Amino acid sequence: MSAPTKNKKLLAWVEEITALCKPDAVVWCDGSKAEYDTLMQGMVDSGLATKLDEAKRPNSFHFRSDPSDVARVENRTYIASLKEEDAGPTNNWIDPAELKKTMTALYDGCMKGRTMYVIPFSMGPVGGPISKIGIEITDSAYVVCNMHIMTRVGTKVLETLGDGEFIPCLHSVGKPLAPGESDNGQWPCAPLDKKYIAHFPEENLIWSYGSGYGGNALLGKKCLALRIASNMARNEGWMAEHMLILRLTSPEGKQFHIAAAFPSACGKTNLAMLQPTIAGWKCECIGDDISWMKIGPDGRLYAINPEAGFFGVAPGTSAASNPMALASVRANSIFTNCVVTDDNDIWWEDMGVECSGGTDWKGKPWKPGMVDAEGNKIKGAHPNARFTAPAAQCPVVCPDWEAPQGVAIDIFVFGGRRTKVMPLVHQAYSWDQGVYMGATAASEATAAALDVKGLRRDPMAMKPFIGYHVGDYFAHWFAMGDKLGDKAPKCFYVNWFRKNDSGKWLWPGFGDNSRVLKWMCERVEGKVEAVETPIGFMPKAGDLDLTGLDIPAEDLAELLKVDVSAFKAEFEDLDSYMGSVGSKLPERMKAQVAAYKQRLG
Ligand code: SAT
Ligand code: MN
Repeated sequence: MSAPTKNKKLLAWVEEITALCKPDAVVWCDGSKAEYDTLMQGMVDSGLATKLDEAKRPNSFHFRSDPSDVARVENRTYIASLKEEDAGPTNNWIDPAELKKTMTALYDGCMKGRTMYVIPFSMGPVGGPISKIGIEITDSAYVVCNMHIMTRVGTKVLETLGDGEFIPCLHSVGKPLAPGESDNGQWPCAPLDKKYIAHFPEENLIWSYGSGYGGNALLGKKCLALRIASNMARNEGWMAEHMLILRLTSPEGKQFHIAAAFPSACGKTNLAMLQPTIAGWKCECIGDDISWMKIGPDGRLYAINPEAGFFGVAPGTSAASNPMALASVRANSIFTNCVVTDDNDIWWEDMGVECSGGTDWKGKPWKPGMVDAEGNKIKGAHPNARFTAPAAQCPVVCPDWEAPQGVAIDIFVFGGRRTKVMPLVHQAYSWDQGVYMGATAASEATAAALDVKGLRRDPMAMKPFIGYHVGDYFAHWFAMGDKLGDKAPKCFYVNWFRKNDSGKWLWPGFGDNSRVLKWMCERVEGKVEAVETPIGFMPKAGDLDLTGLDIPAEDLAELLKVDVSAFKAEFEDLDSYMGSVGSKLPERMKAQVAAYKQRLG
């Protein structure tokens, strides 16, 4: 096939990689439906994919990965900056020259027996002012099909690229085939000690080897849109964050845009697709995972979702927890590591529907309630089973979700999962305190409620995704605040996960979280006063709209209590966490820690 581009750098790179990886064939992807259909059919024919029932789940397919290749591999993920100190304490660093040598040896001949696909993709609407173009080279048709859904792929991207700059992303599953050999329907990948997910920040280059799963292989997502983009954003004065984006519209028709960062298992996708339980308020989804934000001509911060689909955790997604996600996967979706039911539909744990049986994620016959030799329940779906679905299929996708210039963010929300101590909501007094809140966001690692050592800090939910030194990252946040001035989003911290002493949830969560978001909007509008507490502004009695809810007064008091001694008991943990950032910890962060301690007395 002749190359559909004249971009010299791209042509040279494709030639170089072809010579190195030695594929049997090279295909330039055009992003068409015909391309998708042909690749899927090939994977069904080879036994890698299962076509689901056309009436129940139109145009949808299921894949089973190798049991060793089921999630991102953080201990095999590297930031190969020239200087070690530029990667900082939250990243694995390797010398880039050494890593290139190791990986080049692995790449040599790694695509033998396979087709090499060249995928031109845009993160963000094609040609948009905040968007970026990447080219992923991969030997996985599964990756191509997922990229079709998760990004904008195709010829139009190459036209827009012209002779311009792109981010090269090289991927191989790391399993060359001998002549006549086939995968036999097995998921190809390399053993763990041969897997590398590598980032070269000075070159804006991504090299991934050995895994075919999720963020290890769909390189537009965590590798490009977070690790590489966060570093570009620092250098260029914008932000690449691990945040959902939503629009909340008040009964008067006023729009508010919220970007929110939560570590995994805190209901981020649920919040992104929230259905408000308060009358007259409407919520629409713009993105569920990543937000790219630039300061617009009016000085405000504008956000786009760089992705085009959802790569969501399947287990737990139900009509009760997230009906909009369930509706998003009704057709045209890819499922990985779920149960394929006896009637050829899809199922996972806590889907909220009955399943009489089927084939589990390991390909074995499975029935609900089955136990292993030790008497433990056998899960049908892997806990990190995923759906890949087009964002356009979400019934509450915002009409402006593809606006190239983005939406102006009013509110930043940070949070974590804490059964004790952290109240339902509080607001930062200033941008700098907001940065402190995001930086110190924490979840409980264990169920051990008051075990402070069990706190797992995840700054801005970006710990695995900051592509440079975490101290420099905090400094960048402060610098953005200086640029934004009084147009900066207001910062809030939430905790939906409080329990009382007998282990009962104090807050209903899900759609009722809209009540908390409403209070934030009213704060932004200056409609309501707030109580000043040592940790920040909190709702005055009666300002949280609880209409139609039946929350006992003592539960509400508990939800909004600032337990000074409990916060003070965490000072030591706070100090050791800040200490772990090292000498690049900004003075402004130290000032926030000191002010926080002083307010708590
Ligand atoms: O596999 S992904 O990195 O895309 C998803 C996740 O781990 O958050
Ligand atoms: Mn994520």
